[in-house]
Amino acid sequence: MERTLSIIKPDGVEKKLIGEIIRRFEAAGIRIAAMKMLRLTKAEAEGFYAVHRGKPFFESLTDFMSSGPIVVMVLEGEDVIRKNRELMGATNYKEAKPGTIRADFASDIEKNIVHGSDAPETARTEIAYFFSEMDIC
Ligand code: RTP
Ligand code: MG
Repeated sequence: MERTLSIIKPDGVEKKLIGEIIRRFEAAGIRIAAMKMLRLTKAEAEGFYAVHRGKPFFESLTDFMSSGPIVVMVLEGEDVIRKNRELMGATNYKEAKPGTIRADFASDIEKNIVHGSDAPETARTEIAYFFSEMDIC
């Protein structure tokens, strides 16, 4: 059984997509193992996206990610890292397959509704950024 971190970004919360996104996860057979809503400080957003430090979009991305409440979740299931990224669609919504979350709801390469860990090691680090083992059911 694999775990991954999912985030409904500030634009997803603003667009009232929390229920729709969770519905898609559950319909795909993915289990929600932990969940909370919070608002990141700028420094916390920079810490979470530390791998992107120095990239041209880093300032704007961390401003955006600290601009409003987000929903963070631990998803659990077989092959869930890949399955979640498939449900999300490509980073750039214009390249995302029809029926994916980003194709259906995003209208900006940065404000793209959701985040999902990209590999087992990053999933572990990202889950630990928000949750202790005791928070995960
Ligand atoms: P994420 O980490 O949020 O799940 O998205 P991802 O793997 O599909 O994309 P990644 O390359 O890790 O980039 C992280 C987030 O940065 C924003 N971004 N903006 N303006 C740009 O060219 C650009 N490129 C990336 C997006 O919000 C992306 O999800
Ligand atoms: Mg990424």
